[in-house]
Formats: sequence, C-alpha cells, structure tokens
Amino acid sequence: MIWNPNKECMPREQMRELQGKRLQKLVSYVYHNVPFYRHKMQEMDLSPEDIRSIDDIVKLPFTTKQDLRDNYPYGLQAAPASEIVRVHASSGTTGNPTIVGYTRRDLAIWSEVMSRSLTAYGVTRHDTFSVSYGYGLFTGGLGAHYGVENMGATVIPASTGNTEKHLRLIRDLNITGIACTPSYALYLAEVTERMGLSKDDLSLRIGAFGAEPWTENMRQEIQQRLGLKGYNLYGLSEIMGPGVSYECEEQHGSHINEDHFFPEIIDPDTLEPLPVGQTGELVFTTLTKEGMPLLRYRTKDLCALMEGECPCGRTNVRMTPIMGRSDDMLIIRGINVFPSQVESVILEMKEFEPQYLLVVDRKNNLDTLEVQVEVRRDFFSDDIGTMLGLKKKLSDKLKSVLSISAEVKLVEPNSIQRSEGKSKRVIDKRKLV
Ligand code: DLL
Repeated sequence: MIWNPNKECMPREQMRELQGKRLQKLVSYVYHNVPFYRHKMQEMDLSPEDIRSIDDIVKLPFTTKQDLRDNYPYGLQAAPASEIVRVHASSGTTGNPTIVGYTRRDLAIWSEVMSRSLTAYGVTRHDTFSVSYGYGLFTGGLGAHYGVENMGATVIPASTGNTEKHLRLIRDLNITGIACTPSYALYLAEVTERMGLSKDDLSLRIGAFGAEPWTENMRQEIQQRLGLKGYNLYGLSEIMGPGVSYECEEQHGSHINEDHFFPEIIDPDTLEPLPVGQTGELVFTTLTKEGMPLLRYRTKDLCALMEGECPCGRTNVRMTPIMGRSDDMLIIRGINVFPSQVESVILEMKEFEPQYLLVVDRKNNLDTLEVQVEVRRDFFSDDIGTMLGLKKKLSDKLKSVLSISAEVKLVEPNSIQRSEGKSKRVIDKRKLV
C-alpha cells in the first residue's frame, strides 16, 4: 500500500517542476517575512525573481543551527504568532535551544508524511501502535502520534519509562507496532527476557525506529529478539520532526518526502554540492513550511542520496542510513572514527551484548580510545585466559576496521547505562578539559 501515490510515485520531471514552483513561492515568502533571509539575500545581491527552477537552489544561502540559536527564540519564524498553533524545541548540549513553531497546515503536512511512512512499513487501520518516543518538547512523541491517528490505526501514547508496565500493555492490548529509538527497542527486548516473557508472547510485527543512528546489525538483533520487522524513520525538529524520510518494504534506503523537504548533499568543508551517490552532509530546504521555513539547512548528518528506481514503485529519492554526524565523528590520532563502525564489529560477535561505550581521552599528548562492551552471560567466565582471548579477538577486529588500536574493557552484562530516548555512546574527555 502507498499512502499518497500521486506524490510518492510522481514522475521525476513532474516532481522537479513541482519543487521548482514551491521553491519560488518559498523564497518570496521568506524574503518578505524573515528579515534574516532578506538581509542575507541582499548581501548576495539576490532577489526572489532570480529563483526560476529547482536548479537555482544552489544560489541560496545556507542556514545553520548557530543561525537558529542567534535568532532565539522566534527570529526565523515567518508566520505571524497568531497562526502558530504548536511549538517544539530541541535541546543541544550547549547554548539556546532551537524553537520551532508550526502552523495548522504545517501540522497537517507532518501527519501526512508520517502516515506515508507508517503505510510504507505495512501499518494499516487494523494495527495498534505504541508510540514510545518521549512526548513533550521533543518531536518524536507527538509527531508519530498524530501520524498513527491520521491513518486510522489505534495509537497507544505510551511515551518512555515504566518499561515493565509498558510490556504488559504490549502483551495485553495485542499491540502490533512500536515507534521508539533502536536503543530503547533493545532495552525492551532485555526487559521482556528478564520478565520471563518471549517474543512469542507478544504480537509486535512492525517497529518504526529512529532519532539516532543505528546499523544493519542492530536491526537484525532487534528483529530477532522482538520478533518484528524494524524500519528506519528519519527526521529532525528544525525541518519537521519524524517523517522526513522512511524506509519501504525493500529496506534499502529511506525515501525522502521531497515534495516537502528538498535534499542536497554537500561537501561540509567546501560547501559545494556533491553528485548523487557521494557521501557528504545532508542539507534540507522546507518547500512548503509556513511556521519556520528554512533555506538549505545544514543537518550535519552524513549520508548519500541513492540513484535509481525502487522496486516498491515509489519514485521519491532515497538516502542511505546516516553513518554519523559530522560533529559526531571522532578524530583519534588523526584518524576519523565513527561510533557506528565500532557498533558493527560488536554486533557481529555473538559473545557480546549490543551495549557499548566509547571513552576517548588524551594521555601524554596521545589520544586514547577505550571500548567498553558487555559480555553475554553465557560467555562471561572466571577464567582469565578465556577472557583475555576474547579481549584480544575484539581488539584485533577493531584494529582492522578502525585502523587504530583501541583498549578493550570487557564489562559484566547490565553494567552499561540503558537509555529510553537517544542513547549516549561516547564520552570524549578531551572536550571536558
Ligand atoms: O530525533 C526527530 C525524530 C524523532 C526522528 C523520532 C525519528 C524518530 P531531533 O531531536 O531534532 O529530532 O534530532 C535530529 O537525530 O539530525 C540525526 O542526527 C538524528 N536522527 C534522527 N533520525 C535518525 C535516523 C528527531 N533514523 C537528529 N537515523 C538528526 C540516524 C537519526 N539518525
């Protein structure tokens, strides 16, 4: 099933034409309603009439998270306050939070793109869906919630926390779908097993996982332990929230709702657009947003756009899974290291739980990387030789994947802190001094 075949399967030429028209309208709208953009365009000697097709998008200025912070709280809002019906906020680790206001039409589009996503996962009106993203200023909870309602499935607004009670609800209400972070899905699997339940006691069949990067191995692990099929759900508050892109049954890249969010990939250093297929920083322009529309917003997320038709019949462009954020990338002794690389190695080895923590430090002017990982109970042993062997096995694999050596620290099952929302997998002590 396809929620909106008209838009999701639109011929490419027609889509580009639609995007061009929407871009023209958007540029004129922000030029006249957002002084920040008017000034930027004037500085570049650019007027709204210079934008004639979607190809002209490269002429427009970029927007960064810092711009949003500098214009806190409502500086980039284009619609009058009387038109704003909801506000979300995303907290960063430093500085002002980012405030995003939505008009009624923005919210309708958000529900629409979430419904497209859920339908692509195979959700129907007969499903009962638990939304276990946090409700509140975070966009995950309410964003997924209204998407489920909009498509006519039953929503259980479970939010996070109280996992045992939540699991009983999943069992007793025959909940068939769940939306949460992949790390919370793993935690649910653990608690299920701890409560003496098995996946066969539950009727879960679909997971809508996102809000943080996750690997293919993580997907296999969750699918196998919860007995469901896990689909990627991508989004960010500045652009909308969950529903910017979604996987279909092919699970090969996530289709972007590009009639609303126009994607580009740029080289984060030169800011030049990169050809389709190359990995770089993902940039979005909100083609239809009224509350806080953004031109060429730099997400810092690293991925590539994928060429070619998808067997599912959708024509909207796909993006590869996010391999990390340009600001998540660790540079250790000059080598780029992504936490997702470590995750892949750990999840390929049956001896370990999918729970790990990277601790980066600097000793005697030399960067150090410690990888803490939980050993599965069946493989935990009092025999030092066995444990040293296991440690060496992991160190060797990490070395071959990362090209630097890491100090492996094997820890007991259940000793690394679990997360209900986005997980924290890196402690970089170099930044703390
Ligand atoms: O995380 C919105 C969301 C909620 C998406 C629920 C999906 C599901 P923010 O808190 O603004 O919004 O964080 C956005 O999270 O730039 C990515 O770095 C990361 N992210 C979100 N979804 C994915 C995903 C929400 N599927 C930031 N894969 C983004 C990888 C993701 N990273």
